[in-house]
Amino acid sequence: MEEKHTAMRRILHIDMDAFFAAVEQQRRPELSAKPVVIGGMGDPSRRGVVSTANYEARKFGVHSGMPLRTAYKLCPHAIYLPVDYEAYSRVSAVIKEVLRGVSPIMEDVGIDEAYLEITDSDDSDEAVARRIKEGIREKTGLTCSIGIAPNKLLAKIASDMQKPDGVTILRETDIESRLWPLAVRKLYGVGPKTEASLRGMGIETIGQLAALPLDALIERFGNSYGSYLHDAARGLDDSPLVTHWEPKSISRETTFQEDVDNWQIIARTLADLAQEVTADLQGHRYRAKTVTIKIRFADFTTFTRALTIPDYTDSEEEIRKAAFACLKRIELDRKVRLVGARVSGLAKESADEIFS
Ligand code: TTP
Ligand code: MG
Repeated sequence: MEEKHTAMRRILHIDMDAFFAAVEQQRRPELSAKPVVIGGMGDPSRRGVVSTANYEARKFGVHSGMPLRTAYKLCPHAIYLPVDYEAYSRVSAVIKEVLRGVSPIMEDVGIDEAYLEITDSDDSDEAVARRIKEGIREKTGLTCSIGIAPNKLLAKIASDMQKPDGVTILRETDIESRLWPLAVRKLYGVGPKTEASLRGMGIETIGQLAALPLDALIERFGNSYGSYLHDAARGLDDSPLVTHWEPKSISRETTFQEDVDNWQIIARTLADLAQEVTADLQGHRYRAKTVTIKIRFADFTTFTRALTIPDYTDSEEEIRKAAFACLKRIELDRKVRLVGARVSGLAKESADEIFS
């Protein structure tokens, strides 16, 4: 019998603990040990959802995505703060630098998470995890949770197993005892729709999913997603880290506290959004070719209009003019709930590389 020798991959998933709240607590020591909820304008009597709650606030049932007003009912004595995305992005950049210092093979997946490949490292998993935690703590004062596994799928599940400040190593031999008891929803790529349809088939856990024949999954979910589920339930995933990433678009949007029918307020908001996306564009040293705006009315009907300009630009004036040309093409006959602006068709300032 022929034996196949493939080096076991070693992948880490790093996820910051209660990230937005932790950044706020770090820069305002008076918040320590208090329940803290970050979301919207930071005023729980106004419209908005919870972006995150720290672990003290979670004890009261507050969680991400919940309306701020509901959070306030559950935990009126929490400290409510607005989202300061700029501050969190700065801390995020510092964290990614620490990770790149540990291994250059890093996939940046979001403001507070990343994958790191350490297959070729001589250090033990534990030693690498310790180094990352110490580095992040030293540079930012924050804690993270780390999952270590032979692939991205399992590493992500592992990082969530012992939050906050945990390190979880998941090996192939742990799949039956530690992966199979979990709910199917824990698998990357399984959302509420798939969860509901699996429940309809009597499948709740990953182990039950693993027991389904491939044919049955393909019949129900199609060839590619069916095969994906079949593999994922067995902890199989050979997807590589995506270490090079370019933004395809840059966008901002504003939801009004109260629905608006005043054209001047809408125009003013759009001008502000155009300015923000332009600043972001310039910050990344990109130029854009297409400007898109979005208007959502109070009844949630949503319209977008786009304009492609002749030359790549990072000029605020050109982007604002294009946004206003788009705005003219939408009949503002009802109250408006949300305004958005996006630039796409991006090119690096220096090179002619184009990402559309
Ligand atoms: P998460 O990592 O999902 O949450 P978290 O870091 O706050 O908490 P945990 O300890 O469980 O990892 O998301 C990272 C940040 O992204 C979070 O601090 C706020 C933001 N976020 C939102 O704005 N809206 C959301 O619905 C979620 C889930 C997160
Ligand atoms: Mg997190």
